[in-house]
Amino acid sequence: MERGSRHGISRGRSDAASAETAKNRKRSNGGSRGERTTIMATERTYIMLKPDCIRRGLAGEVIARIERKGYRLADAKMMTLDEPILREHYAHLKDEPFFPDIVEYMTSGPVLAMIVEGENAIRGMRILMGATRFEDAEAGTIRGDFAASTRYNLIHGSDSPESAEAEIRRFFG
Ligand code: IDP
Ligand code: MG
Repeated sequence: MERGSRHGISRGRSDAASAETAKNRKRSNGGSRGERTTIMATERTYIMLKPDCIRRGLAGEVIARIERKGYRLADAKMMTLDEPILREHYAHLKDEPFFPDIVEYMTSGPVLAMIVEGENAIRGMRILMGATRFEDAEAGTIRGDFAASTRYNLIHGSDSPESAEAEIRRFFG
């Protein structure tokens, strides 16, 4: 299930936008009469290549996809995570029966923590990553192409501007 938010994308705006906003507004494919618009915004999102991605030697492939999309690596570092930071990062899942398995997986090897920057990068990275559930992740997405398991998917990406801000602070201080 794709649970990413639709922040940063606005449809059906009809208000008189300021000159500055209008400059940044681009008509989307969906609206020949301009009834649908997309607000272009440079965003930073927190992306993490999970232990299987590093173990399987797929970091280069995944980063290449991110860069080919037009996003830029603003920062990156290898990290080994511990349970306390995972309890924070995955607080929304702490009562799930599979939470101990997530901790086991995410502490099983190093991760590559990254800040990725670009136009609408938060939503855009969620699209590039594919759906959370492996059976829903479409071919052509990172999860769809490289993972046959929900738990052992290869990549994390922030799901909203609020998450991106909190996660960048959590992992990059
Ligand atoms: P997301 O990674 O697409 O944002 P979340 O719901 O935030 O999805 O879940 C975080 C991570 O927890 C997933 O990437 C996956 O590794 C693991 N996870 C989520 N749901 C399940 C599940 O039903 N079974 C096993 N692992 C899960
Ligand atoms: Mg998530």
